[in-house]
Amino acid sequence: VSVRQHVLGPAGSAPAMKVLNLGVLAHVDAGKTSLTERLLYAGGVIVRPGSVDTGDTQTDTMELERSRGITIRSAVASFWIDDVLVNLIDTPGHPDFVAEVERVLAVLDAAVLVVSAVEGVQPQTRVLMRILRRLCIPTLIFINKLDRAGAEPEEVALQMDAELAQRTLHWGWVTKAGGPDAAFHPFAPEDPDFVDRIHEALAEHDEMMLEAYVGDRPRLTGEQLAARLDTALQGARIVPLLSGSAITGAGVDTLVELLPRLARVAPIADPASGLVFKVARDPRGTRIAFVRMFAGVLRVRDQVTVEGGRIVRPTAVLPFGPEAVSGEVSAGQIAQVVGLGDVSIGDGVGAAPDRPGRASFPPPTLETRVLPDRPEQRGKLLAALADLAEQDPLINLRQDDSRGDIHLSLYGEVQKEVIRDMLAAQYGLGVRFERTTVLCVERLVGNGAAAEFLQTPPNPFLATVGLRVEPGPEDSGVHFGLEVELGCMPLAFHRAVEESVRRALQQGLYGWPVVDCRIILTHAGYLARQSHSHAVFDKSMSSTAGDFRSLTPLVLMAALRRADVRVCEPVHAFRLSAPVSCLGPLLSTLSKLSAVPMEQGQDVSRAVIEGEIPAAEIHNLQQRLPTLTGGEGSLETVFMRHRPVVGLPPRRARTDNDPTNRRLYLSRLRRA
Ligand SMILES: Nc1nc2c(ncn2[C@@H]2O[C@H](COP(=O)(O)OP(=O)(O)OP(=O)(O)O)[C@@H](O)[C@H]2O)c(=O)[nH]1
Ligand SMILES: [Mg+2]
Repeated sequence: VSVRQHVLGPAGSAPAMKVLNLGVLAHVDAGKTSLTERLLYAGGVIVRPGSVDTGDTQTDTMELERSRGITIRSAVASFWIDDVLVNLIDTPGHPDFVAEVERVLAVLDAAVLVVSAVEGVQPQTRVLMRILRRLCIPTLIFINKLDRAGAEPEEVALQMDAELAQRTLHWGWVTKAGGPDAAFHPFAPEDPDFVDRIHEALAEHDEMMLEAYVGDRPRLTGEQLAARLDTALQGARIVPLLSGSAITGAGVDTLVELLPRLARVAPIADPASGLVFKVARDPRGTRIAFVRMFAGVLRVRDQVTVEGGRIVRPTAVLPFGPEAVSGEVSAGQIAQVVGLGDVSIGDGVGAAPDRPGRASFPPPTLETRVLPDRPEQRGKLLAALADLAEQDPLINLRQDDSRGDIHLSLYGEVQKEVIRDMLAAQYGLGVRFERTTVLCVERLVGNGAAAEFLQTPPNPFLATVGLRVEPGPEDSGVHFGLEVELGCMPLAFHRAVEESVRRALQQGLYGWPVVDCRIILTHAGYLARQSHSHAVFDKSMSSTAGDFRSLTPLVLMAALRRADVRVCEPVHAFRLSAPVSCLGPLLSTLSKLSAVPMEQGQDVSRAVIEGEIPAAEIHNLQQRLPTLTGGEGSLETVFMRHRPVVGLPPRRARTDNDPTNRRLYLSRLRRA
């Protein structure tokens, strides 16, 4: 976690400033942190660029990041370009930490997507491109590592053209690629070929430009064209493509010149509205919320409403920026804020920001059981993990109260190692992880319905609940609906039903979460509080929310059984690159691991295989790779989809009272 402020100096707070919150995104090792460092150097924030290889960069500040040479948490560093404050947000590229990228996406004005000129487009690059496009985030492509042997910027540029369906606008040309003198030369704004291509790119989206382009209208002046281009860049309709090197600095000046064209002024007059995108603790344990403001101003000691309607007063507000004044943060800026109570990542601050809250990346697909080396440290371990879960909500701490087991969701083995190292370094806790297992999901096959009625055996509860379940499209989530009048019973009972439906769906018929479905309440009934003939409230004659909570899981499981569910396992897209000579044994191993190669290409020495592999086998493949390829193979994978399991569906040990077994369930409830 980087809690960093660059040289704070006194300066009046400008009424409205131009800010560019710029995410640096890429596949692992593409050079994001190095490029961030180079930009800070170009922006005059540091006198010499640090290096990830010696562990002295501005954004990789965690001990673990420095020792491992990878970014784990996103970090903010700021500099000015003329009158624009640029907040660079360096993100991790390793797919195990993709959740960090997810949190950052919601606060970006623009992104630099870094691609290596040597390794080219990777599965993770494609994932990022898809998401940037879907969220309509203005993007620049920076083809990095121009100085490295084997750099093929033209080849990679063509790959990007194909991936981005020709929305790219090549911004210059390269000389001496593959050596320390590699350079990037931007086209001159008046270069007729360049002007032509800008017209062409703009004409794609703009009728008027199209007419100008095909020639029946006078062409725009240079200034008019630049203004149109800026609008198209800000609207994410055109993606400029540059090349360079984060190490030699080639291309970086051009990037710096281009960035201000993406900045816009945020509405400062509106009521304060922000979003928490990162939570950290300072060395003394004080909670710090990283807030991006979308509108208005947030001041220290001002009252502000946070998620859940609580009213708080920030005790410290520290905006990012080389000359930032502490005490207030205004629209467009990012600040570290103390005193917001226990806000979480994704919470709104002030008026709710008008942002889609939809998740972009898939949730983790792996799970593991954590055990403290010393059993008596279980409580301490739980507290430490809860602490980590606050910074990384997707690790989704799952506890089995009956057996005391602690489970964590994971994206991969590297994340697991990082969590182990953090527990040791920050909390002095030694832990063991059990073998990682895959997190499957359950999908409905058809519709199903079930109901149990009040005072009708075998229903032991004073409640009527009828539910119908229907499968929904992939990624549509869980929706709860009513087919009874809302007024047919007290709101508290409705709430009890919906809450227990949602909780029970976490462990379906086979113990896995049930996803993408609609649950409809079809029958509801209760016994009103008996008070006229009885002096006191008689629980045996009046329904309580507890009756609904107890009955709902039984009805839901019956409905699920009628609908039938299919257990689906996570499958990843993979890209494997290895020497051609290893191809035979590799392909046979892939088939043993149920991987499906779909595309294959090779040049003289190296082969590239792309396809699908079950998440359960990735670790296996990863471990065999060095032997299979003489240490020359590299494997990239990203989650792609859930596919139905072939053969016997795997079960997950339940941590609830098991509503799939009525007798056991009722006896456990009675005992509780
Ligand atoms: N030759 C050369 N090496 C580079 C360049 N950019 C980065 N590197 C090297 O590539 C390696 C990875 O660089 P990082 O900046 O850590 O990459 P990253 O994208 O931040 O990596 P993660 O945060 O772990 O995803 C380091 O060894 C860098 O020195 C470049 O332009 N040229
Ligand atoms: Mg990095």
